[in-house]
Amino acid sequence: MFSTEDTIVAIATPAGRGGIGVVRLSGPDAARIAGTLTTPASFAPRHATLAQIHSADGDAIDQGIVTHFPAPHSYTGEDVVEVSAHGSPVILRAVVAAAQAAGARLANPGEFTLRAYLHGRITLVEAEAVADLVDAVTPLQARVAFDQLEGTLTTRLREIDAALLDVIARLEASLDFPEEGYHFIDPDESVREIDRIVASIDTLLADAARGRIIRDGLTVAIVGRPNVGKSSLFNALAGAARAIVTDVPGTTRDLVSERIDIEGVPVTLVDTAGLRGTPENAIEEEGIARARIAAEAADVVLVVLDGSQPLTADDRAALDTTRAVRRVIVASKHDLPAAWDHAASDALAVSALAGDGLGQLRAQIVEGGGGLLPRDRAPIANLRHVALLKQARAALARAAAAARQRIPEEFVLADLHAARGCFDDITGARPQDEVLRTIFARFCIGK
Ligand SMILES: Nc1nc2c(ncn2[C@@H]2O[C@H](COP(=O)(O)OP(=O)(O)OP(=O)(O)O)[C@@H](O)[C@H]2O)c(=O)[nH]1
Ligand SMILES: [Mg+2]
Repeated sequence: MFSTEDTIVAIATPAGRGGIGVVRLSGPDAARIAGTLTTPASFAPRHATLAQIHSADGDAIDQGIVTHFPAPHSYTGEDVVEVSAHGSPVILRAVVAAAQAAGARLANPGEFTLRAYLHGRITLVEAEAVADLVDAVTPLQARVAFDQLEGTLTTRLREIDAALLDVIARLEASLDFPEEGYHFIDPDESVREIDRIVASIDTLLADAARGRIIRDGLTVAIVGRPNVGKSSLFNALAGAARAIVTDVPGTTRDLVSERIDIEGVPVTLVDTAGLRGTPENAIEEEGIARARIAAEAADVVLVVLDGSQPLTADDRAALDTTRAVRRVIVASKHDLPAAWDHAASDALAVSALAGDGLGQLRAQIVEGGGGLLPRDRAPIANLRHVALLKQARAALARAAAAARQRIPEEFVLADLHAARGCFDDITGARPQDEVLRTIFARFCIGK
């Protein structure tokens, strides 16, 4: 279904103008097609060759650098030619058109990386890491994706898979030579081995929540009654006066959002209209409805209470409606005298004006999800991987239970093989078209 017989072409650099722009060709005809576009028409392998670039009509349109990476030592494992021209969309499109006229096909999103995977240059886990690395917006996200690309996760998965294969091989040997009356692995030992594998999977899964937060980020909604200082807090966290702040209750009407980086975690911070039981007009009423939707959709809610004013019925209502979600209760305006006991109410005292408590608030928002990570413990960040690991764990737990109850080896083996199948699906050792299509659809063209 996935053909690698033709030669594909695409602009590999971002849309728009730049100092240089790169057109990439990959496939059996890459060198020949590139030769029709340039003078000189052939290139020494892995050398930067200065060349004149022609359009499909043969007109000289630019001068650039051509690099030929012969198969299999290239990104895709095929013959690859990269043409670096000046970064003008007009020129780059003309180069692509000329390549198409000479027989290349326009690449689909992610097709270069797909070919790298199909030619065994990278595992599926590493291909997914390429997409994450390109998409990363914080340095920590890039780090986690790069570690995955470097194969840290693949190595950990391979170690677990090798241990699993060892148990399978010994159980199968016991089955194949029953007349010897000799067990290549005794039942207690197989239980111990399987339990050990389950424990390593648990270690991986324990880091997964953190990996997910780093990869996908958090949406954080700021809610509370009018005038408690939500917009001021929003601006303080965003480090910019994005939202309007006034002493008039009901200032914020629409949702205002900003992407910020908290300890490496990408956070979408959302400021909302003050919640009150008696809105002044239809505009405020609509604002409050939107605030409630934002609070429901958020991963974390900051419930802001004015620390310098006695609590009101609207404050209590805000606390009530957010009881079931992950929340941080904030006592605002800490620079003013406290009107109630913040600590006793589990509220974090913060002053948007003076900046007190903001560091603690940031830490509570990401809840240990950010900060430094040990390099050898690249967390799994990908939901697909987490789901398959959980599936493998369930199969292993069944196998261990069967072995404990001395149920015949065949049954234990069936579950062990099921667990191995999950590992194969993660690394892509057993590719399924549907899975590949979904994964590579996320890429942009030229990757
Ligand atoms: N002293 C002090 N005043 C603050 C602080 N934060 C906000 N205020 C004041 O409280 C008033 C309301 O602030 P906003 O940030 O607009 O409050 P809000 O919760 O967004 O209000 P609405 O948008 O109307 O719901 C303004 O006069 C702010 O200057 C603070 O940390 N210290
Ligand atoms: Mg506001």
